[in-house]
Amino acid sequence: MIDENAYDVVVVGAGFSGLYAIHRIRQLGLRVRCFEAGDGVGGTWYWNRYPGARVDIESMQYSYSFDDGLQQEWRWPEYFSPQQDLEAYANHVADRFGLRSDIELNARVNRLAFDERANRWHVSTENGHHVTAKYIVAATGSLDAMNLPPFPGLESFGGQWYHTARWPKEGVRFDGKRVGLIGTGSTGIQATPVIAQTAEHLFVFQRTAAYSLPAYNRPTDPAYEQAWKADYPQRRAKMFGHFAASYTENDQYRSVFDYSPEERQRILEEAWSARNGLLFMRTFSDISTNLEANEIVAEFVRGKIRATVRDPKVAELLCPTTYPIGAKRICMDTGYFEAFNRDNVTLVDVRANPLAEITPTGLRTTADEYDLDIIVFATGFDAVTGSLTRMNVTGLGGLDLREKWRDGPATFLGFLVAGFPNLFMIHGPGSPGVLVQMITGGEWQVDFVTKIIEDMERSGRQRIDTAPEWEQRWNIEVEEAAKRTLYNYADSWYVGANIPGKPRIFMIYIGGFDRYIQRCTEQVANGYEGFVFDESVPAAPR
Ligand code: NA7
Repeated sequence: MIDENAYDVVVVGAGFSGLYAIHRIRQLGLRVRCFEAGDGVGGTWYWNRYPGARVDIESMQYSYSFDDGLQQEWRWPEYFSPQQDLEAYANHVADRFGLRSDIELNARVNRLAFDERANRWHVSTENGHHVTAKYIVAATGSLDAMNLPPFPGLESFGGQWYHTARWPKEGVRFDGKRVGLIGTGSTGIQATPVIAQTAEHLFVFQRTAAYSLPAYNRPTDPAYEQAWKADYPQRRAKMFGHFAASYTENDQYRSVFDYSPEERQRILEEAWSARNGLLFMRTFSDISTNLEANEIVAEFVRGKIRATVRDPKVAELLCPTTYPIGAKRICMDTGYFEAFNRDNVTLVDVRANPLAEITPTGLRTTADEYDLDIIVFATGFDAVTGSLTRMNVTGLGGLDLREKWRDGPATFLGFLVAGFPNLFMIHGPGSPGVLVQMITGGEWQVDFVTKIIEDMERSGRQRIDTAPEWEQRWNIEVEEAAKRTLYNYADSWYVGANIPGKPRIFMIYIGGFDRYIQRCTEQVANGYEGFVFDESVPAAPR
């Protein structure tokens, strides 16, 4: 008799990787169930519906490649899609590939426990689902677990408050309101100019100034779209061989020191106005690896801020000086710095005078008090590991994932954790994750995991695991790759520095997507070197 609650695979999360995982696992003829916390699909692009939310990679690239019909028929109205268009796309994909019947919405997984005798995972959700599965695909997202710092007094606030990662679907009206926005990362930088348009007054509370490039977003040029569609297979193939899973016409950059100061200036000006988004960071080959080269580019960007913001004191405050450009995720904005030229926008330096408490009527820093009707927290995420550790995952011998990662995450190839058999992470710590174009990166990882599941099913294997020494080896590779860059010079979410008590470790593999593919593929080709199969466990009951 078939147990209706026993699945071959449970996918956690119906974001872009989760949706594709359902599609691929079905192709193996396996029973799959996906649990999604939201009441719609799209993951990050479901939750982050704050004003101004927009992707920072061109949508012709930041989209699925697995089905040519899909990429040919879909139209992206803008170069850098707003959240609404990305959510619509996720919904279209769910419908087009008939995925909804395998997705349980409003079902946040709050327990994943491995039963080693039965060799099955028990999956529970907040609202009472309980199923079992042989395999778990944790497509839980790198930027899902929101970070709301414990500001004293928040419960006493008489106005409304929101975190940008849990924005109400019906939206928020700012007209006639005094708004306080805390946080100036990508999110705060996107939200500021939009909120400023209608708020009576917007106070932006900045602790660390951010480097931001103009997005130059615009309606999609039909010729550009046509060029992509005509060449999609070739361009996608290049993306799978590219270190950032991206497509670019030219990746042959030279050192900043190969040029005279005048030539550098000209090259930087050209790159600034080339409307190439994040590619600006690749203007020279050594921006991300050499502090001196980095400073030349950082100073160029500061010059742009000073030229945009009229009040020199405000401009200086908005100039990032404490870390190299790119060591925190670079931001892309539409009118962020210009917003500070408006009479209804005030920048508040909470580095000099930290936030002390939230009061019934607003907010108090160590220097001043601000009356506010609405507080917006754009304070980021417990990134990369948070969505995994918050699920209460226990593996062999009841080992708790939080405990295992107490001193920092350890994985083999970014997708397998020793002691947590048959649990595959997509964009997990130690994978290229957020440092590559994530939809393509996710597709590759899902294909890789699907292939492993297929191999296991064919050969009748029940359990795949890895060993701590292989995690250590991989951690060293991840660390070595990071050491060659400037990423460790900033207190960023990449290193967990935004969450008090989180071990400071660079959590992402920066050795390149192409190299990562090579490393994963060769481990499997070498007879699954580094993987541990346990043949002694009983066949998992269906
Ligand atoms: P980020 O990049 O983590 O930014 C969070 C912001 O919130 C950042 O400016 C923080 O300042 C600020 N913050 C956090 N806690 C506090 C406290 N306690 N007081 C004052 N300010 C605070 O999150 P985002 O949502 O903007 O972006 C996340 C990613 O999404 C982004 O990188 C893109 O990949 C998309 P800090 O810099 O720590 O001084």
